[in-house]
Amino acid sequence: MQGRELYHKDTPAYSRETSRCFIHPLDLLELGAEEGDSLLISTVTGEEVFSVTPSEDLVPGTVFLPCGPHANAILHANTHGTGAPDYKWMEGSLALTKVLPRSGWDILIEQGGAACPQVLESGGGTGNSTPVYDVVCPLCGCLCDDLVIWVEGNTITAVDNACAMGSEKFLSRSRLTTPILRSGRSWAPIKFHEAIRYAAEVLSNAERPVLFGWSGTSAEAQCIGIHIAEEIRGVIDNCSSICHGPSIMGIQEVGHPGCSLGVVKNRANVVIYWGSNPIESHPRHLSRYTTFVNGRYRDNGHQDRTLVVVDIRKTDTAKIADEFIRIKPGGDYAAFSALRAIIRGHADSIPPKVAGIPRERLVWLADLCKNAQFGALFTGIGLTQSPGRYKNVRNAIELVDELNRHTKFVLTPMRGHWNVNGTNQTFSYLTGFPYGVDFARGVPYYNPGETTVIDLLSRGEADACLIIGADPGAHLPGRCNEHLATIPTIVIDPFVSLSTAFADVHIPVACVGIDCEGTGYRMDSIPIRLRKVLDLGLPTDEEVLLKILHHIQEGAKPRAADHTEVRPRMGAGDVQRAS
Ligand SMILES: Nc1nc2c(c(=O)[nH]1)N[C@H]1C(S)=C(S)[C@@H](COP(=O)(O)OP(=O)(O)OC[C@H]3O[C@@H](n4cnc5c(=O)[nH]c(N)nc54)[C@H](O)[C@@H]3O)O[C@H]1N2
Ligand SMILES: Nc1nc2c(c(=O)[nH]1)N[C@H]1C(S)=C(S)[C@@H](COP(=O)(O)OP(=O)(O)OC[C@H]3O[C@@H](n4cnc5c(=O)[nH]c(N)nc54)[C@H](O)[C@@H]3O)O[C@H]1N2
Ligand code: SF4
Ligand SMILES: [Mo]
Repeated sequence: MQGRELYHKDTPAYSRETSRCFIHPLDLLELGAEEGDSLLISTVTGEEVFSVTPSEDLVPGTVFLPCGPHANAILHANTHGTGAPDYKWMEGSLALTKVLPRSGWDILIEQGGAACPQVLESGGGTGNSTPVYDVVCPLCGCLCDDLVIWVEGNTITAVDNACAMGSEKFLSRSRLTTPILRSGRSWAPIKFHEAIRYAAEVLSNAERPVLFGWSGTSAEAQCIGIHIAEEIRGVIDNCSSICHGPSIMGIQEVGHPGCSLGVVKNRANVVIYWGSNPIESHPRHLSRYTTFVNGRYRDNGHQDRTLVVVDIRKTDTAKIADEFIRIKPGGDYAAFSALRAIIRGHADSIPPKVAGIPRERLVWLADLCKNAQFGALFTGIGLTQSPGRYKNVRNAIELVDELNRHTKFVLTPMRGHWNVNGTNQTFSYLTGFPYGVDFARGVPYYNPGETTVIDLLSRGEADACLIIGADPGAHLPGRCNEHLATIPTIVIDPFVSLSTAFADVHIPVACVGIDCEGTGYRMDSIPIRLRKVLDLGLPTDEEVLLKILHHIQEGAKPRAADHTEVRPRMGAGDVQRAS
């Protein structure tokens, strides 16, 4: 599972997961291939070798590629004016090959990156660990707050209550402790103050700097980042643009009928996951908030609720659902329109099949929703990254609007990172826009498809990049990484990430929720304070960013008369000014 290896991206295990391709046995028969064979997948963008895993969950003719550098090496960077590429939609051809898949890092080296730096492994425990209770998990948008972390000295030895994905973040040993400077294709250690000064100079000297990421760091650090962007007249974008940005665009058009996850837990008797596979992507969502958990008005957990999954594949979530409805890739807009028409009483005008779904199934689903006591629709990136994008989400919201004439229904996007929702809160609070904010004119300007990271990198427009709390090396189309390799790039990350390959300087920091505190916003916009369970003596994101900001301000020549020193409005409280 790729998710379990997210905090071990420098290991062969991660590359093994991201170089798999899932394919139907009938297609394998036609190709004469079997499990473990190598397949060369070719698209208009390029070709990459993957290792075969047979899967009957797919429809013949479609191949499923896990998220990672292998899939992204052959994905084009066109976002169709939305900021989000076609992560869920690539056309290509397959051929058997004898060549074995490459490692993720080999792909990055070909894209212009440097070799993986060495990480000092910290020691294991001796059996005298002490527990820390009620710890919040800094991984996905569920922000589970019931973890028990076992600590011994400066090492985490065990994690209770978290899913495997969350546990692995706490247990990861891929941490850097000293800043490193790239020299040629290798690395040299440097001091923190040198690295910070270097970062400030790079950003000050750039014409079109881009500050990207932010969903892996605290709301306080995000606020300082926005002030840096304003000071250098740069672009600041967060992971939403490549993720649920289209959901936000849909919400901007027609509003958001949402509620807290606690309300869903207490009231919902119909739960739908549409284009979302939480068993793999938000593993505790069903057991904590929606399905298996008892609620105030739902005494019998699962038995009181009907769980429906709409997906193009029979996912692990679909396998445990009461009903699985298979939809054709890209068919969501049509299916939402059909459901709206049925609810309006026009079932007769619906063709026998819509997007591969028989009319009777749509009528059944419309009835289930209309007769729900309380319904909750959870939408995933199967909607935002497939054809239709924000229009899919808009149509889903309009369906929910329609249902609210009959009953109570809500919609929640399945936000990915633990604080990606926070990026939208802080960006909107300080600039008026949720992501892709361009300060080139001195005032905030926002235009997805123009001021969003994939577009800025693939057009070759950015001339310096700060990456914090994101890993473009693993997650952006190859074309973007090729550009990153040609411009000065600063990475601020507690862990070695694939983006380290493109860094001129990598500044390691304390990890929010592990060795420092910080605020995160759960997927339902509830702010939760993350705890500190270790002290590794590393500076926090807030401290590093604030020093960068102050260096920039000190070096800045007085601009127009309107120039005043930027004072962060949040998160700058007790941090000393750099000398
Ligand atoms: N294991 C793991 N978990 C993660 C992450 C990770 O990298 N690994 N990343 C986190 C992040 S950032 C995010 S945003 C979330 C994403 O979490 P999810 O929203 O669950 O995202 P995916 O599993 O990528 O895609 C959801 C489903 O969309 C389906 N799909 C593809 N095309 C279509 C289509 O046209 N229509 C419909 N209806 N469905 C389609 C796919 O088959 C897939 O099952 O996961 C978070 N959790
Ligand atoms: N092929 C394909 N590609 C995809 C997708 C897909 O479905 N398919 N999904 C897309 C989506 S939805 C998204 S959101 C992106 C994934 O988005 P990314 O943001 O690239 O995801 P991660 O790899 O989780 O990166 C988070 C980074 O934050 C760092 N980090 C963790 N804690 C801290 C902290 O406290 N401080 C700092 N400074 N850093 C920290 C981690 O070490 C890691 O490097 O990928 C996109 N790419
Ligand atoms: S479901 Fe998400 S927040 Fe909860 S333990 Fe797993 S990764 Fe962490
Ligand atoms: Mo995401």
